[in-house]
Amino acid sequence: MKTLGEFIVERQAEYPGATGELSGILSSIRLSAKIIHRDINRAGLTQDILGVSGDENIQGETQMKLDVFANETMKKALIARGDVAGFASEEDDTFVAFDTERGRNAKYILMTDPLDGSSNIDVNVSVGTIFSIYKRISPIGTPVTMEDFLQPGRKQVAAGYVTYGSSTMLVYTTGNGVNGFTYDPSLGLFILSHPNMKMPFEGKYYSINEGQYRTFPEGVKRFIKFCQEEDQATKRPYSSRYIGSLVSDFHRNLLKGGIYIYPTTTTHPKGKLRLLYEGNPMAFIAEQAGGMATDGINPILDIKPTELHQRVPFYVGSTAMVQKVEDLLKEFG
Ligand code: AHM
Ligand code: MG
Repeated sequence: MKTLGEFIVERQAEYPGATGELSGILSSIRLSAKIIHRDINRAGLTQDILGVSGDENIQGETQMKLDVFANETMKKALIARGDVAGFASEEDDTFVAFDTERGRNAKYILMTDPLDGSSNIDVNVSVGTIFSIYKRISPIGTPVTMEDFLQPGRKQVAAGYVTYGSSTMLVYTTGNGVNGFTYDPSLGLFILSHPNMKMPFEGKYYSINEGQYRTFPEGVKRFIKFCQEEDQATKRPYSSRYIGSLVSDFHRNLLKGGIYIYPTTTTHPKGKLRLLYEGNPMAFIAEQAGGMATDGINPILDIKPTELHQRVPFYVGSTAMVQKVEDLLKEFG
């Protein structure tokens, strides 16, 4: 049995010059995950943490109390260790520079969707936390700037997610494969349960909000029909599964093979998901597990961001399925 803590230490030893800062950040995330796990698990019992906070985020979305709580938890855990120089989140208008002696001298920044799929929280359906870590490009010793956050996903040093499902799991990559750890609440430990995760090349699930069918590009409509057709060679029809929590839908597709799609729609002309703290980290994990992630044309990881809360059409999952929908988008638009 190997714990996440042991695994982090072991991996750090493989990099002779490592200062331990990245390990420290991963430890902060581990602590946040435990706290968020605890509070999500008793959410039904304490009305004071369920429901809407009464505020909206800068993107005009209603914030749930747990969104705000998860965001504060992540921030506090990161500040306490002092291993990041800056932080940006779905729930904050702009980035935060940790402008202390330690913060200014730290070399990483972190971006997060602290509670993804939070509209599911009141109905006891699984949610997640997503994170993405970069080396800053501004000089060490100064406060971080916007350019530290607007780096292409290819530059990520580490990325991962926590899924608070029937069990809580933390899955992450540092660019050397993907590993998954299951939380044992009685021990308070994450245990390595899914070493070297690989996404099946062909999938059998498709995850998309089909209620929006009318608003989809023609290529996506054709792809849905393709998934529904009968074909023995490709074992179609595929099954439709849509939780409405990116992390949970992605996690299933990572383990079983499948595709998650949030395309451009007439109501979301640029897509709904955010490039920096939803698209990029999931894309990094997908590629590291042998899958693919694109905006329908280009790899997500190659996009040069221009805004912190930039949206992106998102096609992620098993390579054969992502390629198929790309072909249909090319042909039908
Ligand atoms: P959130 O970060 O505000 O929770 O929004 C992102 C979520 C994804 O987790 C999920 O896949 C998608 O939005 C669901 O959107 P829709 O209800 O339009 O299908
Ligand atoms: Mg989200």
